[in-house]
Amino acid sequence: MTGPIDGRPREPRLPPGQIITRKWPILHYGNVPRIDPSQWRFRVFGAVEAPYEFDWAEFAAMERREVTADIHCVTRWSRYDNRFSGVPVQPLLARARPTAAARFVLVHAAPDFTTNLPLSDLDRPANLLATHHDGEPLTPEHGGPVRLTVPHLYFWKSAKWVTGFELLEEDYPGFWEQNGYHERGDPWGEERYGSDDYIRMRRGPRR
Ligand SMILES: Nc1nc2c(c(=O)[nH]1)N[C@H]1C(S)=C(S)[C@@H](COP(=O)(O)O)O[C@H]1N2
Ligand SMILES: [Mo]
Repeated sequence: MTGPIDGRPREPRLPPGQIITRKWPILHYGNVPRIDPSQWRFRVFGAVEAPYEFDWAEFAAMERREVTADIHCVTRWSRYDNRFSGVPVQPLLARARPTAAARFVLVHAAPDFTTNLPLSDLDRPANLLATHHDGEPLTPEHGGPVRLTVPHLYFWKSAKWVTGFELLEEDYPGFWEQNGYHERGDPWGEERYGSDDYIRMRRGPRR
């Protein structure tokens, strides 16, 4: 699947202002955390009727899927045809039964990383809790043992070392979003930086 939802490539394939790279750059804030799968837990909580969590053994037994996708970093590199495999996000969200008022998600990850996105952007078939890239386990530098992949948005939304989804009724900015990046991050709309209104809002208290 190359496209955002239904497998059709977006046109143009390369979003505006991007350059193709064949290597896979490594980008994150802080040090690479070492995640011990025996200690790892994933939580789905917040504006849901049935919050729950699972451990690595349960995760490893879940139904898996492969998604081939282009990825686009806000720092202007794009990489085509990444073969990710992992557990689809949609059934994980459905199991928690989001409330009717849930509209946003704050994604939690190690070490103390968050990123926010609309629930409608997370609740898509191409999104995975990915463990493998091009047939190899994700290296710790690329988010191993498990990262989120949301290929239709700029890649900062694809949290490495992911640990949970917090459903929210109102938007709340994550780490890069508090530092000026856009609340949604559509590469074809060049949604790189937040608007002045969003920059004002992101300083507000967490509700
Ligand atoms: N936990 C965590 N995930 C993160 C980040 C981070 O700082 N911490 N940075 C994001 C950014 S800005 C990018 S561009 C991608 C880079 O992923 P890569 O290093 O595998 O290319 O990871 C995203 N996921
Ligand atoms: Mo980034």
